[in-house]
Order: sequence, then structure tokens, then C-alpha cells
Amino acid sequence: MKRRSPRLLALGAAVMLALAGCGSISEVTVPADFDQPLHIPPLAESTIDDDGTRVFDLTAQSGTTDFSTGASATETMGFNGSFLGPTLRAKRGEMVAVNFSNELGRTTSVHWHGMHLPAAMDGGPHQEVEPGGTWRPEWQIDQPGATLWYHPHPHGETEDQVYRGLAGMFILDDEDTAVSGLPSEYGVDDIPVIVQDKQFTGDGQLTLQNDGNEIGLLGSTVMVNGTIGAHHKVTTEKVRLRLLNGSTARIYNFGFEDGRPFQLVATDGGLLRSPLEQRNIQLSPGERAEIVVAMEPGTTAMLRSSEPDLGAVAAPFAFGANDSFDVLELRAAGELAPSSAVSPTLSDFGTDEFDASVTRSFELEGRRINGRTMDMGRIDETITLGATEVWEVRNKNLFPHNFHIHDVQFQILSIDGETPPAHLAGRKDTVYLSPQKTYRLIMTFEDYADPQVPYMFHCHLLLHEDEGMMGQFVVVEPGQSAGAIPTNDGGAHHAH
Ligand SMILES: [Cu+2]
Repeated sequence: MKRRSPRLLALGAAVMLALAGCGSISEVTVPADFDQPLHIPPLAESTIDDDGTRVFDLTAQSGTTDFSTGASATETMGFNGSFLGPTLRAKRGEMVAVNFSNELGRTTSVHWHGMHLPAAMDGGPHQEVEPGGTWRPEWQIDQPGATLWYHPHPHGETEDQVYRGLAGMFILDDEDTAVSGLPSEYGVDDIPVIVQDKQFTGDGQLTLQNDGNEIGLLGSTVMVNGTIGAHHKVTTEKVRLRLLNGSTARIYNFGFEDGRPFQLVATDGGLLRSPLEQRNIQLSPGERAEIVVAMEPGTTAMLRSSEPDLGAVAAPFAFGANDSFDVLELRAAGELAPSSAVSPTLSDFGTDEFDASVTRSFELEGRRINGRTMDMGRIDETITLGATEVWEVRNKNLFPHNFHIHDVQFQILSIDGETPPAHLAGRKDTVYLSPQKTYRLIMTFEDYADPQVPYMFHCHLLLHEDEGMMGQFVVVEPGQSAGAIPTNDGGAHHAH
């Protein structure tokens, strides 16, 4: 078991101050020149079954990767390769299936982060795949176009597997994305930007040694799609960046070095109602944003992460609040092909608070949610199919958490009683939780009742998640109650 002891469950300010004094937090260092071409994860090939199902093949495997650090080959993990995975892509309404094989030599799973789908297809800790095993989830894409992603979600081992490279994008298209006017040529003007921080040992291996940082590893090396010091050659007047924070703990505040504005067009669950002019967008682990940036011929623009606003944390520098560093350089060609204007109206959606029939409270503290740590055999919440609910989520600590809910996209009604800023008004499945603040989230559980198989809600700081900061909910038909989870299920991961 890689699971660490819940050593700081009752963390107080005194411990925080001791941590603040240790001075062992490393800063991010970047190359002098961003001379490495950005790696673009390939689009996953797929076949169409007789019944019209789009079928992908994914194999989780181990390997070595040359990150051009000058050190020896780095041991990594990836899907269909040694590091990260291909970009899956499907349209709303399509049936999809994934033939998944686990060649890792250790138990894993594949979770479709942000996807609305039956719990048995969700790829959480109840759908673990043993070494040498296979799994074939299938479901219908039934949600707006969006930038989703996939990654392992095995009980207590998610941080290590995602960190070593098991992550990829899953792009959904729909009618709105088709008429949005957004740049949409994958790898040319529509670019996946998977941002991760890593810590290398002297001999070039990845380490999760975090010097006791309460939130997990903050690495001194930042990579995009696995490329350190990356640039992308821009050949069009506008470029769309699909930003994904694929890190275990670091919170980024993305913007451009020259302060240029960009259009924020989508958050986790899909397009905003209309483009929003922004100069920065902050993403905690698991969150996504799509931005469109304009370039002039022959110029460069450096995507940076500047000091994130973490709220009233006890030790800002210890959690990366003082870190700023370059991430990805855009280099425009001398002549740029014209780009369409982005549509002033992108999407329409809304959930009315008057529709909500249930309010639930979730208090995050230490590694516990509502005083409990994850128990594979316990259903924490039972939700009636079709219900619109308000979840009040509070971070009771003086350090960062965030909150991710499987199956649904939510909207943020308020933060400490105030209307959320416009960049947080779209569809979300993961939200940063500032210390001591309460976030009221609204969502509807439209489909897929299953009293036996739970979905997860959890902190997406992966160390916290692995240390038990997670709970389970089932969606049931009206009048139904939660079924007992088969007892062998809860302990299955201990068997190997
Ligand atoms: Cu947390």
C-alpha cells in the first residue's frame, strides 16, 4: 500500500507555522530558452462498431521517457505510450466504448473526469482493473461539448499514478461548439495544454517527496504535455488553448507575461454563455478552461502562471502562492491565416435555485469530509433521481482544498453569500475552496439510478484524496433506498 498515514488530521495553526518555518519549499525553475517544440498528444484512433458505437483502445503501461533533463531516462507511465495518453474525442449523442487493458503490473482504473455517465462506467475505485486485466465501459455522450480528461482513480493510489503520467484529454463536441467560431483545428489552432509540475531526483527520476507539505508535492519543474520549456508555433491569428491543471497539488494562475487580455470561452463542463475578457484564469488540480488569444505576426507571447490567490491560507509561500513562472511560449509566424470571430453567444444553460429540493452540507477539514474519511463500504449520500440539489461546501482549514463531484456539472450559486465572479459562473465539476469560505453549488441528477454502485465526491488535491478526503453517493429511483455495496468490493484492492 502506498497510502500514507493520516498524520495531520487535526492540523492546527501551530503546525502550520512550523511548516512555514521549515524553508524547504523549492521554487519553480524554467529553462532559459523555450526551445522545445510542444508535444501534442495524438488524437486517439477509433473504430465504429456495427451498432454505431465509437470504440477506443487504451492500454495503461509503464515505460521510460526522455524529458531532455540531461539525466538518465525517467521511469514513467502512460496510456498507449510511456507518458500521458492520446486525446479521445466524441460528439454529443454518440455511443462510445473503451477497450481498456491494464499492463502496468499494478491495480489501476480509468475515470472519465467531468463525464455524465452510469456509475458502473465511471472508472472510480469500484471499477478497479487488476494487473493484466481488461475493462470495457460503454455509455452515450449526453452532455454539452467540453474539455474533459481521464486518469486513474484506484483507492489510495491516484496521486502516484497520475503524477507518473497517467492522464489524457477527452474532448466532447456538440452543436454549440460547431457554431462557436472558436479555433478548432486540433494541434494547429486548438491546442491541448496539460500543465503539470514535477520533482526530479539527481538521477532524473520522478519523486513525490514533498518535504511534509500539507497539500502535497509542489514540483520545481513545470511541463506542458510532457514538454519542459515548450513553445508552440502559431500560424493563425487566434489560438485556442485547452488548459488542464493535471498537477497533484499546485494551483496555477494563468495569464500572459505582457498582460494581454484573452477570451475565456469555456470552463470545466463546457462553453460559457458568452466570451469573457480576462487577463488571468486560476485553475486548481482537475479544473479546465478554454481560452482564445490573439497574436500579431512575427511576435511571441509567453503564457505564465503568476501568484495564485489562495485566500486566507496560513502559509502562502508553502502552498505556492508566491510562485510565478513561464509555462509555454507562443511563437507567431510572419504571416498568419485569418481566424473567425468568436460568436458573442456561445451557449445557454441555467439551473434555478427554486427548483432545488434538497440542501446538503459538506465540511472539509484535515482529510475528512463531514468528519469521516473514505470508506468503500459506506454510502454517504443517497440522491433521488431527477433531484436538483444545493450542496454547501466549506473549507474549514487554513490551507487549500478543492471539491470535485462525479457524474454532474454544477453551477456556483454563491461564495460566502456573494454572487460568484463571472469566470466561475459557468458549468463546473471542480472548484477551488478558499479557507473558511462556503461555496453553494447547484446541480441536477438527471439520469442513471443505481442503488448499488456509488459515484465519488472528493478533494482533488490528490494527496488529500488518497488519504481519505472522499465520500460516496448513489442515485436511486424515487422511493428506493441505497443498496448494500457487496462486501468483497470494499476490500478488493487489498487482495493484490
Ligand atoms: Cu484537500
